[in-house]
Amino acid sequence: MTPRPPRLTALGAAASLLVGGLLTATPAAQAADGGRPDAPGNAVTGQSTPAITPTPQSVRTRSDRVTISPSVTLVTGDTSDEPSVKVVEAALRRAGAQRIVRSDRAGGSGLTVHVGVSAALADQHIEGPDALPADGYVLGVGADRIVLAGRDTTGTYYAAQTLRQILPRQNHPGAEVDGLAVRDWPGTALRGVIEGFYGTPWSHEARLDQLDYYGEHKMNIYVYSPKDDAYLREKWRDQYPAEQLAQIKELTDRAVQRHVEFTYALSPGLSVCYSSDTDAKALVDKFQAIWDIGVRTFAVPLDDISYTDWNCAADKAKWGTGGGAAGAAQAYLLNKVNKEFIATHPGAQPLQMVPTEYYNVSATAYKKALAEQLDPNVLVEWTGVGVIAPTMTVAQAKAARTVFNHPILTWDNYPVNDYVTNRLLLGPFNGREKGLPGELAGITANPMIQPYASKLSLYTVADYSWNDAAYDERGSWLRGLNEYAGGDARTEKALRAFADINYSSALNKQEAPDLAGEFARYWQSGDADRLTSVLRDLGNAPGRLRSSLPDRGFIDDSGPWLDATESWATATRTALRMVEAARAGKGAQAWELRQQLPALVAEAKSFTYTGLDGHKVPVIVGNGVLDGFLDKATAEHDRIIGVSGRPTASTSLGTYQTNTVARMLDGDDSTYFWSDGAPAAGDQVTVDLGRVREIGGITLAMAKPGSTGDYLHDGVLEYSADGQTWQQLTAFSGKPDVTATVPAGTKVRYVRARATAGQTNWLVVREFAIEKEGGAVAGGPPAAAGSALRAAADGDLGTVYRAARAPEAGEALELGLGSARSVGSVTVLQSAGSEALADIQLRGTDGIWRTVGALDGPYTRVNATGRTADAVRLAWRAGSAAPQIAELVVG
Ligand code: LTM
Repeated sequence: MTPRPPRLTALGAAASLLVGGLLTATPAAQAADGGRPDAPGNAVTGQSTPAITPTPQSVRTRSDRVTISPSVTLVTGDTSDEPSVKVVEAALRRAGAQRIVRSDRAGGSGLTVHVGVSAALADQHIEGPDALPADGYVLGVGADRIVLAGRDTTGTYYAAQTLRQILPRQNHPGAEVDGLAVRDWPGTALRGVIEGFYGTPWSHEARLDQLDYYGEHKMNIYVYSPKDDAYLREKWRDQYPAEQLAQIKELTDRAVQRHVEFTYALSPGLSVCYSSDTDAKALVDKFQAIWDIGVRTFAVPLDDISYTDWNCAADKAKWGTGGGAAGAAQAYLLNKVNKEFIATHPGAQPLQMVPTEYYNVSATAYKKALAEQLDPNVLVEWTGVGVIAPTMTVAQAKAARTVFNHPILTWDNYPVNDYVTNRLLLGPFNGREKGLPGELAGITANPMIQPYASKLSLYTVADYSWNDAAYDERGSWLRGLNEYAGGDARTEKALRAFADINYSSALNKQEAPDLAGEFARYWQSGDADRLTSVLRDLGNAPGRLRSSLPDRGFIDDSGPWLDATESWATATRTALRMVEAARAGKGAQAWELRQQLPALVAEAKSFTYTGLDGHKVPVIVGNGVLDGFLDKATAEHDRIIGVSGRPTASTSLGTYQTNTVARMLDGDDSTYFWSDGAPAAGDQVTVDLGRVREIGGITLAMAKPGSTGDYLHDGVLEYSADGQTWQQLTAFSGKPDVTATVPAGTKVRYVRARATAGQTNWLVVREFAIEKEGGAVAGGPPAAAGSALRAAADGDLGTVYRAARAPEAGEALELGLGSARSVGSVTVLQSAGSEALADIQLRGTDGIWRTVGALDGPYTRVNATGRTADAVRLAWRAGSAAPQIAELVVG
């Protein structure tokens, strides 16, 4: 637990500091829209608090200022080191200083900058850093000097990072910098990243870049633990080839420069014999080789291994079986490493370990053994309650501390995406209670497979870990976007639009909060101009990012997601134009646009991410929001032309992430509904056809690759006309694919699959397809293979009656209306390119067919002026091509 000095309130701070020159007290929390001081030409002026990240604990402006003189004297002291000095020098040069003279004392006429010299704060009447926790610092700007005074060298380095952010950028001396007193310290001792995911490990260059990023954002730990580095798991006993060792050394050196603890994590659990002296030696030997290149922090992750199967008979003989035995064995090996390696290497940091039970706080024999037998100074990593914990509370952290009886370092599985490789998770760190960092030894976040794209959420992790009290996830996220866009407003806007449609996760339930709001606004207000502009900006965002985003790695990381964004923007804009055309009575134009949608959606879904194993997965953006808009727009178009509503789905089960029930009706076998728990007897998924109608075959396709057991193990298919009284169609057991057909002529509105027994697996439904019989469609020509006559009047504009041949003389396609009724209009929708010729005729109560119009291209609407009829037909004319009728709509 990090000792905290009392938090400074405006009054308390004023009293506790030696007041002299201090003017205003301003809250440390900063404006949500940033205002980046290190952006070109964006000098800090006036008396506002400059934007500093992570959000500092206390910032005060002063009445005085300092001027960046042409020549600056730089004095170093106890807590300065070369990395801090370099950051300060670079910042001064960017602020206009032309000559920087290092000296051991202040002097000369220009500005003096004291790096790591707390005594120099006295003239500024600012209290020194002695009472601050490790990594804390004080930065004073005023009284003709700038003073950076860390509690330790890392603190001074962080003071330098803050100075870098507040100094203006200009290429000549003379800039005036407002007086300032920053007093700052971290919310928890360890703050950083654990590269601990499955999949393609980060490249060497990306890791170097990350270490730079951590230093800039006051993160001080990087744990090297990629699951797919064979030398960390399968080949843990083997020493590294020279080239790989050299790379680890380069990372270690860079980490030292950035005040980051490079932590080497070796995972022997797949094959280790815990009782074996030979294996213990192999572990220590490997650590020694890594120590020799400069690493000082070590970890032994034992996650994702079996602790019910031993790797050697000797372990079973020594400890027996069960969780308690596994805990004792792991403690035995780790204590050996702790005593024989960590304790014998002065300068080594406390050993870290990941327990096999890392995801809960329940009291078990395994945890009891670790709690009692593992050396007390070993840090235990914990993911919270759940592997991907949506929330983490102070109470949970206290419970973890109690049950493991060791200091707790969180392994926070955000923004990791190895379990959803089709997604980028670009939303903020969220759901972590204020006060949590103070309960922990530290916070390490498991990032995405994409290192550069991870920075958007890592920015917020750094902000929360440093100052949880001031943390506001949305404000922090927006400031992160501002920084990452390099201070360019158009690039920032593009980044925000892109990040918005990659926002949701277990921590951030809402997908695309900005865009979803725009869609909702459109449906309410009908303001098409505004939405057109939003969608145009979304479509242009990838291009803007490709041309202007400073961090080029982001573009490589996000390639398929950027492509998908452009395509989805085109599809949704087309859908918007379709709705607007339909609303304006431009039916032909609306129908033309509607027919473009399936191909546009197919293209939007065609972009793939290739995993480490070469497997390609279609990427997803704006999950449920972009496709949801298309669904709603299509339904609106169809409603306007008089087609009855499309089927909708519901369930008694909860939804896992964004895998909503609508996905089982989307005709796409690669998307699915996924429950967030196991069905109990009585749980169901239901399809509502919108009205009572005749149906044909039913197909229920459950489970998916990777979740082959996620289907209803025992259930029934049932149907109903009113949703109250249900008829059983068939019972099924032990199979994920179920098909059935209702008796001919049965009228149905609802079809459901209901569990008849509880189970442990969750439920995946890829498709719940119900063939709808149209009104009574008869006549000809006969339908081509794969098509059906009924498709001409099945209420679904996506299905088409395609004739097998051109009509013969006297042939007609006839739709019965059930009984005689008044007909206002007849609309005929043909597939684009269909060149059928026909008279549109109504049959009156006298049995005589009367022509009310003729087919006229893909979209024909004729006014029937309220004639009474019991049937409508298309009487094919001589010379007609084979017809392709998407829908015959009788209004
Ligand atoms: O979380 C832990 C301790 N282990 C693994 C991680 O390696 C993996 O990245 C995450 C997310 O899939 N889940 C784990 O269980």
